Amino acid sequence: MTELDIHLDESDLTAALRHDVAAGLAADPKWLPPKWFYDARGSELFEEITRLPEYYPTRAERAILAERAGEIARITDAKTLVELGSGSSEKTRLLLDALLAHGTLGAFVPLDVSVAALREAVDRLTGDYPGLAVHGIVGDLTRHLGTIPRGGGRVVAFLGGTIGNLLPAERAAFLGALRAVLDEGEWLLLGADLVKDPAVLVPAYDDAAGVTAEFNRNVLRVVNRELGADFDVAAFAHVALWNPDEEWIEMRLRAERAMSVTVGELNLAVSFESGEELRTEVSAKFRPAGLAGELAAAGFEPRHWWTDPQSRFGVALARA
Ligand code: AVJ
Repeated sequence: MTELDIHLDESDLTAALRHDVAAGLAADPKWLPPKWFYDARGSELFEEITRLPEYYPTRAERAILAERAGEIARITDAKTLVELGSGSSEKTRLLLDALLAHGTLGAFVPLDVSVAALREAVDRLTGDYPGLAVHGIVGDLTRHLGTIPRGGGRVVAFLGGTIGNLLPAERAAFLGALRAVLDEGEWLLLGADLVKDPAVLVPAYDDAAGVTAEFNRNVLRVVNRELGADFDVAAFAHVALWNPDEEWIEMRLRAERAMSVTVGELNLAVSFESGEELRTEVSAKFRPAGLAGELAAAGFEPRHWWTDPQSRFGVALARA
């Protein structure tokens, strides 16, 4: 039996999408937030991205967790592992195995916006870990942190570098809100991609096989389907660039010709100039000292910091 708490249903999601699309297409420059990439197809494309030769973050983070999971278990004595933005929960198995072997873990609580991804992950984990209570929460990580069950001994994992999708002010608000729902002595395990040579960063977001381009364009398919829009998806080119001042990767979609797009359900018509770019994602990269400072500013005590051998990716363990 699957235990799923649904704090976001289809109609909440559609309302949030309508709001984001109305605001984002009226803005200058136009933008759409990255959370709308992840319908079933988008989630599959992301899984495919994680296997691309150019996309190092998933492999680098997995190497860190494989090496450090036992240590994380000994340091935290976790009774409950919470995972934010859990998606397929694949890397989480490394943590679950170590925490179960350590003998303290009783429950796993994944929280994700995607009902489909969560249901599949919960079903699979329930089958594979019969002694573990698996309690999925369908929710938005910036709005539903308060729904995570209390009871002490929690480790909240936020992996993959997804923290980088939040803008600096959103990040500060998110870390503060997370700290506020944790009790003193509970833990945050945070994965963050690190600043490095743009010759490594840019191809990770602009792969030779074009999978990231399809992932990027997928947001237009989502808007077409969910809000009755008529984006000519093929008329938008994938753009990935490194912003050295902000130290983040930006993904954009560039209109290859002038066009007018209607969004039926919003009674909205928007025009694009030829070459106009719609922003779809910021993926911030971090410096160790900067990240430690942000954690401290939110009321966490950064205790441990691990990187892969090439220092491409970092995992912080911070105490509330
Ligand atoms: C899942 C948000 C961490 O920013 O690297 C992958 C998403 N975007 N390729 C990232 C993504 C383009 C990914 N995160």
